[in-house]
Amino acid sequence: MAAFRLHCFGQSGNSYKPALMLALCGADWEPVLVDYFGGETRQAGWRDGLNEMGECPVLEHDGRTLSQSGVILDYLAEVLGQFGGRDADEKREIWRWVLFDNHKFTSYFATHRFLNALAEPRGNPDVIAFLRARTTAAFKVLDQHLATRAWTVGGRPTIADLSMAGYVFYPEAETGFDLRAEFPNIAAWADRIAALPGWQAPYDLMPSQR
Ligand SMILES: N[C@@H](CCC(=O)N[C@@H](CS)C(=O)NCC(=O)O)C(=O)O
Repeated sequence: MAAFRLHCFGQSGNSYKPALMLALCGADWEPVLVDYFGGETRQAGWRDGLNEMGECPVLEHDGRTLSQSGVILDYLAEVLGQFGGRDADEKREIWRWVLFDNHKFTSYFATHRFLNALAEPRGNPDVIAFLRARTTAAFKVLDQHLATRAWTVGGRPTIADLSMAGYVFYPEAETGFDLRAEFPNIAAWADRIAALPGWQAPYDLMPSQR
């Protein structure tokens, strides 16, 4: 069995965040496919055994069972010694962006994508329009931040970048956003992440059923 086991599924950008971290670090890890669309995360057994919050990703390592991608990334930075903050100030700055990501950046972008392309039936057009506007506002913040720097914090790639990269590599047909046209600094930043040794796209890194 691999040292790190990541419960995930291909469509889950929240799972892609730690999957990408593990891949970039060359860690000994394996994905464990979760049948999200079949309702596995809603089953009592899954919630009791893995995550009472009913969410992917879940990481198993060294007797620990961890959830919340931000916590998992922070844990991996500590145990793998890569992509973390160099001092307390940098670590705080990283957390500031991870929290922004979880509250505004990933959450609106991912929910917009889900209602736009994955939900059956598709989402209400008014709700999708609302989410599109909220996503755009959050993306403008990062795009402006990246206008004068290559990476979000500290002049090098950190878990803050990996957190916000969760959904940017999914196809435009799913996300409904042409990042290159709308947010050029984010697109260039995504290109820099994709150029890191070990990078793979979400559907190549994680298994999926659909
Ligand atoms: N803040 C959480 C969000 C996790 C999350 O929403 N995961 C989705 C899959 S991408 C999920 O499992 N959702 C199930 C649900 O909301 O019921 C994290 O970053 O891990």
